[in-house]
Amino acid sequence: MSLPSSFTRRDFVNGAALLAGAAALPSFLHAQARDSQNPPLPSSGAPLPVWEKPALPPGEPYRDYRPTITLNGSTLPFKIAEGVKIFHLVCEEVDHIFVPQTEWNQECRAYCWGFNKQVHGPTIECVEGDRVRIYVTNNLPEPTSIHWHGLIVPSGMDGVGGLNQPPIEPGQTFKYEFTVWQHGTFMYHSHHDEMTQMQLGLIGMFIAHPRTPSSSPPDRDYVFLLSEWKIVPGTRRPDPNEMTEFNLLTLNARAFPGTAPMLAKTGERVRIRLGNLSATDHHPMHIHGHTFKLTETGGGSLPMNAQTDFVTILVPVGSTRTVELVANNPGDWAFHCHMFHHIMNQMGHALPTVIGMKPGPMDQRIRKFLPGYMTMGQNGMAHMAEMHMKVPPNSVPMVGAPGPNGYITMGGMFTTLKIRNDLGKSDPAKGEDFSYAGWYAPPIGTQATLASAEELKKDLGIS
Ligand SMILES: [Cu+2]
Repeated sequence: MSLPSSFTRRDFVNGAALLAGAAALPSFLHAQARDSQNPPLPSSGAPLPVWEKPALPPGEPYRDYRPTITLNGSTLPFKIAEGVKIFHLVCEEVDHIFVPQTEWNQECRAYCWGFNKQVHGPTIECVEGDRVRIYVTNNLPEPTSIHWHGLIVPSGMDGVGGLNQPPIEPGQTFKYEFTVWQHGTFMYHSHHDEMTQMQLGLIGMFIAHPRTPSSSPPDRDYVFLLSEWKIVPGTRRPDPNEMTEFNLLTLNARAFPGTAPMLAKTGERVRIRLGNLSATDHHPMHIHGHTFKLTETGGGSLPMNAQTDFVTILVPVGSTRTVELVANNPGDWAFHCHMFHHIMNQMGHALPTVIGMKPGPMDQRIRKFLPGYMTMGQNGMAHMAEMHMKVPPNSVPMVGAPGPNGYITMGGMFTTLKIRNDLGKSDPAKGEDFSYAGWYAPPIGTQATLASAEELKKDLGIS
């Protein structure tokens, strides 16, 4: 085939994408797609970069993949033109709510930086072999650029400002275009003035579904992006200079009690994709009532015989981890980071501990100078969460939420997996109600209870 001299390799790839859209692909290409996930290291020579392979026809939701669910967030819409999926991200300041107001707590919100009027950015979803074109408009007061974290793209599309491209100046729109020849859980984030921009929220998730899945998709596919913030109580702007003392730990930019629960019907397979773009903290994410299998790292899927069972999976900074479980144990199950300070909201971390202290007459003496003073925390902190103390504006210190059996004393990176025998419709596109599922009622004999006097006497000899 003769080509005009100006015809570039990129044009060829684009042309091939169009051709691919017109005809079914030979099966060996599908096989290559699968193999590309875990290719053997070459013994010599350089392999063809995966992004050079011609694109396949755009994958479509409910035909080629079951869409993921980004609780408290959304999925970025796209349109298809000439065999390419076209997305548009707009970087801008967003007045973001971390914890909505309830009768138990005031709201906590702050001016962050996000995409398309939300924090974090909407989840980008595509299918292995898709060609994607992503326009990025910068409405921030400083230059930015976007990096596609974990995706194998041409160097000039990698999005490191100053290295791979000129920064996107305020008011400009840049175009990124590449073919996704991987499947798995990836991320996107600003890669310019990284400390400020990522810590103010310019991060999001990027999901690529397999073109030819090796197994049926899970019934529910949840996506969480983990992050951490420093919002001094009483202020409305996260502090991007903070290095260690983060006081708001978030799942999809919400802190409990602002996090929505995951739902599942008994027996369903649940996938949970976790990305961590916190500034400095790794998060050991822990599930109750089940074990889950680690099925993916940020580098791709693990072979079946390497999918180990865990109850806590560490998600390091700059990484993704995907786990799967069978929801075979009905109930309300905690899912949370196991760092104790990551399941609480704003608190003075520099406070001296007063646990075990006996204030005696000291409180009365101090009240002469500070009316209403009361030493708190000498018996632990749980009671403080329930007291509705007057707190600084725009803060949720020590806030948890009322549960069915008293007060839940956790905040931050905490949500629940609610498993029920019947949840109604199971498909969000078909009208599933993702609102509150109510509390689980344990069958008689399956809940911890206050020991009776007879039991204490019979079993422990205590009377
Ligand atoms: Cu954590």
